[in-house]
Amino acid sequence: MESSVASNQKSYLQHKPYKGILNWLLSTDHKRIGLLYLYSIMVFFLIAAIFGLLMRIEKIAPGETIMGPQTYNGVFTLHGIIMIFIIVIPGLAAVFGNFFLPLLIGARDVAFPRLNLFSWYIYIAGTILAIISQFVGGGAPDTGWTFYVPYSAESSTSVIWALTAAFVLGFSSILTGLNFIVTIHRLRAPGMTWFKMPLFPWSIYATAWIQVLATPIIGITLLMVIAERTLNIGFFDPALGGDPVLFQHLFWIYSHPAVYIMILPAMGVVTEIFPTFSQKPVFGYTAIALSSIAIAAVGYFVWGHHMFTSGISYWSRWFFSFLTFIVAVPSAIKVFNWVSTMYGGSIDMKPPLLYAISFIFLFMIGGLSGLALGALATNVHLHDTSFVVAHFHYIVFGGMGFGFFAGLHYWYPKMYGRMYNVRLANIAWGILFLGFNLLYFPLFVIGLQGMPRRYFDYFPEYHTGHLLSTIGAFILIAGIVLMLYNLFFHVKRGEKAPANPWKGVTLEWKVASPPPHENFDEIPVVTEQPYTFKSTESDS
Ligand code: HEM
Ligand SMILES: [Cu+2]
Repeated sequence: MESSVASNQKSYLQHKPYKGILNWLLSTDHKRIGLLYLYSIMVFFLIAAIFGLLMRIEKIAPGETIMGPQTYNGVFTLHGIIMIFIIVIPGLAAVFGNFFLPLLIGARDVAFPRLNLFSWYIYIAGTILAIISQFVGGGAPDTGWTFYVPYSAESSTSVIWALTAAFVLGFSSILTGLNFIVTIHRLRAPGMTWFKMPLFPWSIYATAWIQVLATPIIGITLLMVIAERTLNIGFFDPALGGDPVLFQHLFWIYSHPAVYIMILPAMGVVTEIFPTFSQKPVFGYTAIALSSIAIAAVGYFVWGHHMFTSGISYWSRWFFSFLTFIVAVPSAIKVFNWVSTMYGGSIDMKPPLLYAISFIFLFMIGGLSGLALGALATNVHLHDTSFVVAHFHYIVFGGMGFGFFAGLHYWYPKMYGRMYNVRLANIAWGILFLGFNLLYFPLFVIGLQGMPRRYFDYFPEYHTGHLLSTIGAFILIAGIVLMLYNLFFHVKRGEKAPANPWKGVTLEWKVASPPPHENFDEIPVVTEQPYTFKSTESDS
């Protein structure tokens, strides 16, 4: 494949057909839309992280410190809604999927560029509704992001606004998924057969199917709660003749697969990073590609593990517990393959690899504690304790969050055409990693001892755990701030990035940094497997 990077087009950042900010608001360029998502997600992440910090400050000592129980309920609900529906569900797919999927498969854009921009507007509309819900009617919703009935049918807070917000956000997710599916089917470069496609696109493909197939279920379920509240139709509320357990089934039939919407693209990102920083072909290409599909498929059949204590039958509990153990297999296959990819490679310990390796480490802790929760006998004791809070933060933040940071450090030079300060990035990683574990690990311990989740107060015997956790939260936030400072402010002093700073071999590294407006002057023709490292290949 030719490695010429000179292009007769302007870079996408210099391509400005409109005036000022309109170049962002009206652009249908997948790269600019990816950045739109990146900036919105970063802003909302900082807001939601501050809510997390406020909760931790409340729990720095037993008794009420900075807020009462009702405020705490509102704060953890908003923290959960923003983190889940506004940050991690669009997350990597919307940011890196948009920016890099077309580049990695050798296309000029996604299949439906206008629909792509429209999805971002729907996303913003949903977000605005979530913000409004804090200020109208009966006050901030206090149901938790899970909207469990009958409480969510009865709470006097503005639950309807929050439900509508999540409903609207779902459309953005579905349309993005649809766009990516069609893009992958129709726009792969000539010669790029399915099994010559890089693995990040494979993970996006698996994710997109979940977005398209699972999201409508949550949409209709949220509408049913709205109908119950406004029209008094008894779907879920026993007082109206409904069944509350039905809600939990419908909610988790979506929300379990949704954790794979969050994690699969992160797995895809680190799968790109390991071969590059080991300068070795990925180990077990086919196994990694197909395990993404397997995770997406099996993930539909384990939702009952959220309901072991909700009064479902003995056999369904047994069965869901069993299936939960099956879904761990394809994830374990991936971990095995990542480690084998590094084995014997010439490892270059740069920030993207640091984040990718910590992804494996944290994801393993999250996954193994997930098996403790998936086992019926232990679940009954651990359900609704802070053990669960620790488990899902290790998965979503340790997994998806660190995967996101890995991708950001890996592709940053390509996206902006500048190098960040590597030393500062390493320091920020160290602070983040330390803070993260100090924040969440104690929650495993006090959870085992019986500390319930979603409580604003606790008995004095849990004090040490909570204190450590709160200190960890401050350290973590400091790490995040340093990381963002390095990437978005300090970088102005950084040197220009070459087209291929890490010696990657996938197609995005064959175009200039930042990429030209239409990515490729000529669509490349693909003849080889995606991870063919030639030791003779000279650095560009
Ligand atoms: C930035 C630092 C973060 C801090 C300090 C933090 C802290 C907390 C705290 C204290 C709780 C309440 C636990 C309880 O009272 O039961 C919580 C709940 C939660 N967090 Fe975080 N968190 C952070 C990041 C994240 C991220 C990245 C996600 C992404 C998914 C996330 C998702 C959630 C969810 C879904 C809940 C459950 C809310 C509920 O119970 O309804 N958090 N977090
Ligand atoms: Cu689940």
